[in-house]
Amino acid sequence: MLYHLLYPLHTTFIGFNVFRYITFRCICGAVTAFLLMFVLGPAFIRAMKRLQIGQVIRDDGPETHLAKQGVPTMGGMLILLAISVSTLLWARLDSGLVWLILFTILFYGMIGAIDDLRKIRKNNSKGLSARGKMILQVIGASVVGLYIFLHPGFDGHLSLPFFKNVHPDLGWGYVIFAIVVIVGASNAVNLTDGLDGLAAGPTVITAAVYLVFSYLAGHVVLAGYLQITHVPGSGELAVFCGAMVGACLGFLWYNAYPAQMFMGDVGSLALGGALGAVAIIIKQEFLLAIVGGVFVMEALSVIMQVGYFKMTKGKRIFLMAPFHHHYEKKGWHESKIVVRFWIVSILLGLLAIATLKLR
Ligand code: 57M
Repeated sequence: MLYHLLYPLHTTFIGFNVFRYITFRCICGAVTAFLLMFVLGPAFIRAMKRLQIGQVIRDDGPETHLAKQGVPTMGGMLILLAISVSTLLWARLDSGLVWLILFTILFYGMIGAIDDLRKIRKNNSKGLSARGKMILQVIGASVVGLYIFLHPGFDGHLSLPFFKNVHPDLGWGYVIFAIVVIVGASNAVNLTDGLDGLAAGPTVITAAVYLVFSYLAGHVVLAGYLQITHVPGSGELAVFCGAMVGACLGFLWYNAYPAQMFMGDVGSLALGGALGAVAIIIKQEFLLAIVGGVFVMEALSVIMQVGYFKMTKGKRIFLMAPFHHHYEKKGWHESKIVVRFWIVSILLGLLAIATLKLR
């Protein structure tokens, strides 16, 4: 919005020219989202406590979690507010991609919010049914997949990290592929969100990497030089990713061990869905499996554990799934697990950046 209001004034004062630069608006977007989270956080925590919107802890998990009973949840609402306000302020609103990504994050946030509210209202751990959640997630992802596939300038080609000249064409299958990526990313972040700071940290890193790739993909010269797919207008998604980085850092301030609030499904489903959608829009779908390796590992641990559990009628591969519970059961302190997962995530983020040259 500020671009439309202030950039035209550059003819009277040259300083307003700065609003033209995506890099400037990215930084402002990140700072705005961080400050919104940071400033509103304490009031939100107090309000949630007053409304008694606190986490219901399952009694079949690691014992250390029982102490978390009643920690204010649904902090994701504040994350979504910070990201949306900051994106609306700093991104160009004449970009269809900006509206598409805002639709995605808010639609997935709505699914999560329904789930959270049901859990809280019934005061048990049952939220939306798995089937209901999946149907809504598929509907949201279909909108993104169809928009991208039918939008002029887009097609069903994929980009593969490390291979600059390999672009398999999925045709209409691309829409299905988009659904798998977005729904998969949303659920993987949701599964990862089980320890203080565990989901927010890798989300900051993944969003930061996609900020770089969105910027590059939107820049015709740089995209050509680096031989990545040029996606006109995707630079504005870098502003959105900047807002994601800022909001998640602000959330981490309060979610760091011992957490003063959890994000809830309203946060985890939305952040994961948004990361999947950005990956689809800028045609860096497989990169998400690298930079979001922690999310992939957590989701795979659940698939393997549940599959093996059913096949063997009760045997387990891990002491408990998702993976982070395995280390808790082994006696590692929560903070140690979280920081080590962050380290893995940072290394994967660097590898993802390196794919720009290793191709
Ligand atoms: C939700 N939610 C956390 C919080 C957060 C198929 C099965 C493996 C699914 C899985 C599952 O339901 N996962 C998704 C995970 C919950 O956190 C809330 O949920 C939101 C995210 N969706 O924002 O609102 C708990 O996680 C802890 N937490 C923190 N700090 C945070 O910042 O400590 C969350 C955020 C919170 C809090 O304790 O209450 C969750 O874990 O429930 N199910 C599981 O994860 C269960 N695993 C399981 O049953 N494994 C089995 C196999 C055979 C399926 C096994 O390995 O034997 C575990 N989860 C729990 N207890 N709580 C195990 C039992």
